[in-house]
Amino acid sequence: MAKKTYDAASISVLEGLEAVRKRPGMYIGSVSRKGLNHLIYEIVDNAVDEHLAGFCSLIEVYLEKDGSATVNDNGRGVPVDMHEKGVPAERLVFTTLHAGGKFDSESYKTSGGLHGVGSSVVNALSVYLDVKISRGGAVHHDRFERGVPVVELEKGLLPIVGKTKKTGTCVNFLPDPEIFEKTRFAAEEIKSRLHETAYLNPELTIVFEDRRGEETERLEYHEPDGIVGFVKDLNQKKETVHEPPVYFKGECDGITVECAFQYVNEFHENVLGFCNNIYNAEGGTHLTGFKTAFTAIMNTYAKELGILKEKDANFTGADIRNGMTAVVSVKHPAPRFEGQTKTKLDNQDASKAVAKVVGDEAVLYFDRNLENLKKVLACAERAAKIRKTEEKAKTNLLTKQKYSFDSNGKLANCESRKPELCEIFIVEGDSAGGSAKMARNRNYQAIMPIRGKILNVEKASIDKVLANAEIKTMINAFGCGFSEGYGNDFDISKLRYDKIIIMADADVDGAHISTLLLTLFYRFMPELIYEGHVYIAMPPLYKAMPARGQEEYLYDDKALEKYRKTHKNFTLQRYKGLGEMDAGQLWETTLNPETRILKRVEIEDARMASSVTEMLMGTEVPPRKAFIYEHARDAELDI
Ligand code: 28F
Repeated sequence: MAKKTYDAASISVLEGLEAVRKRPGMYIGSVSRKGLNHLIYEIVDNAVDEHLAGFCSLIEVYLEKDGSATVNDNGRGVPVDMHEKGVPAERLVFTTLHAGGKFDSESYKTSGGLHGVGSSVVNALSVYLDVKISRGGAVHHDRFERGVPVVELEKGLLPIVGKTKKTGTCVNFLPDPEIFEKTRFAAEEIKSRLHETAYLNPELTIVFEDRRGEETERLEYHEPDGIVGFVKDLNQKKETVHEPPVYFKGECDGITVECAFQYVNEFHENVLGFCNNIYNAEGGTHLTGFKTAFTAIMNTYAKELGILKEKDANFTGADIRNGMTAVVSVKHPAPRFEGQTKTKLDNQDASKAVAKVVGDEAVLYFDRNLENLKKVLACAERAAKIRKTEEKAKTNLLTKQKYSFDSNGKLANCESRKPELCEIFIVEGDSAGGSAKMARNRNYQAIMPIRGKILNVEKASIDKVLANAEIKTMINAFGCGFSEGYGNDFDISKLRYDKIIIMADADVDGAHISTLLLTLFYRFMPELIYEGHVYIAMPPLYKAMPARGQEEYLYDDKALEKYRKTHKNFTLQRYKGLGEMDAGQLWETTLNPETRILKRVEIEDARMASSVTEMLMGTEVPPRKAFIYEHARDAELDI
């Protein structure tokens, strides 16, 4: 390359990229697997914006053998003509934070807000990023290394590497191991996010290929039914109350509103909010508008039909949404977000717009579909009954039993009362529980054994869940109470343990128990997960003892295979379960903070959580295995 001369513009570009590399978390959330996957979403979101602009119908995503990812679209191709300062427009897109133009242009009116900033961020965090743009009959090539361009321009333009009749943008990049804790993309999460994107963009096709294994896995997502298909899919294995899902669409003050919902015979609600095709994990104003309007309408109907008498109290919003699966999607020209993870929609006008559309359209629907109206109100009636029983149960649980909650004497509490130091291990099985009680450091480690398979929370009603002695003990031990979703009976400031560690065997039953517990936490104490207090202990499967040298714990069969290749003479001890380890081994492998491996539980989004439960509860064995395998391998060291 010719001698480098840095002018003011390129210095500010380098400073921008440097800032991204110094504080990657500020731009992509974290440097864990979640942040890693985010790189793909950033690039995909730009292709989706091109779809929303009306020029792209196909997006392909490939996870390559060498650890890189490729994203390809058939849009117009990023402009390559010379821009100010003698640099191609494309180069500005990939090197400037918040590349100009995109956010104020008309055709990008409903860009995802936080999410469109991406190409330059991904570029800064990649060992290399390779761009091929098909446009104007030619394929134009550019390449960057850790954000810095390495291709020499010819008269300020990109070199042409081929001819083509097509148009589009293709980006291939390798995440930088200097930045990321883990550089292996998690396919399951990426697939579910791509699928979600397909539901929200019914005219788009998304192809996914995982080329990393011996055989390529190829999937094609095209969901012409849009969010109706999304709701159908969420309810796939459930008993529905009415068919098909209810759908409506409307517009108010420049905000487009789409809703789809369907009731199922379950005891909880699953209402998901999206703004500009991006999932809002913390909900926000669109959901508030939806809930307020829907509650008002249904209470009016209940009174009209005599299901509620004049003197009766109204159904609560939760009563009315009992059993409801819903997707609320708004398109907003200037979205704002707040909340812990900046995923809560903040625009007040979104609440008003959704309430208006729901107010008009739901009435139109129910006036014409009286049968379904009655079915939905029957769900609310049943929920109200359960709520009243449960309110009694809750008062009992949280007051009377406060000081004697451990009725069967199972919890072995720790001595310290400083929550920031304390850990509680939820241990599967009495015998493992016994060993854990002996092995622990009783100063700061509490042990709570639970027996076999506790309730399947997804399918149980709340009063049944609360009737379970082990669950009562556990909830009381944590100290924060519980409430459905983000209700206000839960107080995380009262949490008695910094770490809640699920300790289950490394087999399918163990995974089952973990998932049941996670579902319970997710439904009744979601902040525990969102604030990172929940962990899964990863006990090893084997201990390898070489003739000479250090013993080593091996956590899966892959590790064993690898070990066999590098060690010839060793004896192998296989752990069948936690119950088989003596106290010393248990301390060494799962309790001792110096040597144990913990996986911090992150629930990427409601869809993942609910579908994981679905998958693990279901009878389909193959997807279950794949899930456990993938997650076991992603265990992160937390020492
Ligand atoms: C694989 C990832 O990033 N696709 C994209 C376009 C198309 C245009 C564009 C993108 C112009 C100057 C900002 C083309 N023709 N896929 C992608 N496709 N960006 S990103 O324009 C960006 C603006 O600065 C595009 C006419 N207008 C826009």
